[in-house]
Amino acid sequence: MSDVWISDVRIMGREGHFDIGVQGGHIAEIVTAGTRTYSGQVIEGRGLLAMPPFVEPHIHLDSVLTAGQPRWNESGTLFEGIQRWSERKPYLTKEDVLARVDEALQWMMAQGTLHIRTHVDVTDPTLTALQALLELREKVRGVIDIQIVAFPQEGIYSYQNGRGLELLEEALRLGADVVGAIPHYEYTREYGVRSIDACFDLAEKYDRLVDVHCDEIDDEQSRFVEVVATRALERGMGQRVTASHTTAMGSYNDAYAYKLFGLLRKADIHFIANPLINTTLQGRFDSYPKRRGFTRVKELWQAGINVCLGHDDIMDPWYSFGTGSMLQVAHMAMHVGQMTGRQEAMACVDMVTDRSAKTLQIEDRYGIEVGKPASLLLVDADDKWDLLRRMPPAEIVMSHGMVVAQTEPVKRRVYWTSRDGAVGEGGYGVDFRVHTGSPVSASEPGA
Ligand code: 17E
Ligand code: FE2
Repeated sequence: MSDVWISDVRIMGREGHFDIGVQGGHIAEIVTAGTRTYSGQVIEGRGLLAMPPFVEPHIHLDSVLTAGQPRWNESGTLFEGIQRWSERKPYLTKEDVLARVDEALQWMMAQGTLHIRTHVDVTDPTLTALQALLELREKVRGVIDIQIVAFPQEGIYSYQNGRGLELLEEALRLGADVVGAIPHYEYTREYGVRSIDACFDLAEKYDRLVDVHCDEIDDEQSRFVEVVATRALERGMGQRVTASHTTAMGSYNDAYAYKLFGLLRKADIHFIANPLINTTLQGRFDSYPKRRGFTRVKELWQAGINVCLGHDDIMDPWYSFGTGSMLQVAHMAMHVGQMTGRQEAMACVDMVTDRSAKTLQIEDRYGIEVGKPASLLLVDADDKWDLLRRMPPAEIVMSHGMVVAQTEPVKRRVYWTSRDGAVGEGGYGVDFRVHTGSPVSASEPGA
């Protein structure tokens, strides 16, 4: 028995049209469209594509919407970003954090993001942002799923003569879900390695996941990903460990990268690239050619390693742009990573959905399957390729059986044509799909 039905939808990755029955916030039934009579509330699917919600695996919610406060990041570097943020930090209050985050969450929800892993800077003796986000995580539970990373932005050992470690542990005691580190920012390589060890020790002690800001620099000698992978392998923690950013990997020589990939395959850790921001933060010390600031996403994917994509920032000291659209993230990755092949481009969509869910270890509650939470999007897209190309809005965003956001699709009309004959009074409806018949049809290597 279902109390809500979503009628006539296609489901991403499946053939056919379906009706989805929802009961008690969970998917109770998935049946071929039109084969059942049902009563209760019906949401007309109109043949739209049902897909699981977007998963934002890497964002800094504590700093959202602070761009320009008190000053803009004029150089565009990671380092000026950290400096500007350290100037903003003393002005944090719980109210300030909660108001900004609430606004950003609305932007994200409107565009279909319902799972989020956020980093929160814990190199702040007051832990104000952390406390605000811990409170928020509980408040929104059941609608938006938030994981909190205790992130020592100014270093574990380099912040106030080692005070970062104490604050990091306090953050875990208070309830952060994930332990972070920032080895490339520590004063020395030795501090960097020790900080990774400390991070893994804390993860084991408090039974938490690990997500390290790792090698976010163009220095080809920044080689902390090998340390993270080795610790994960030796401690048998691979699936619980993520390396974020890893932009230096884009500068490694191919001989070293070859060796590294052997380790990465064995270590079985997750990777997160942030194409919107790292293409702008990196390459800032290059003249020409300028590097792309992008880790080896295509190669990681080809090697069968789990890699996904995040935003990192929305309007903060590191990136003054962004609206929280995960499709923009995937679109940028497809370009910068040159993943324009048919399967490659579609994999970019997986990197903001299924693959990020795997990174967050939430697969038990993610996906359009009977028994899982009824959390899904209805979009007007033919398939993943079409979704990435046209970036249509999520017309319906459902979380646990509740419609939490809705977007009216845009209607465009053109009243002119180069072809003979007048255009009808209503003009041509343009949706950027190809409607013109062609004598040659494209081969379809899977959608
Ligand atoms: N902090 C950092 O170390 N790196 C980043 N990309 C951001 C914050 C956004
Ligand atoms: Fe980050």
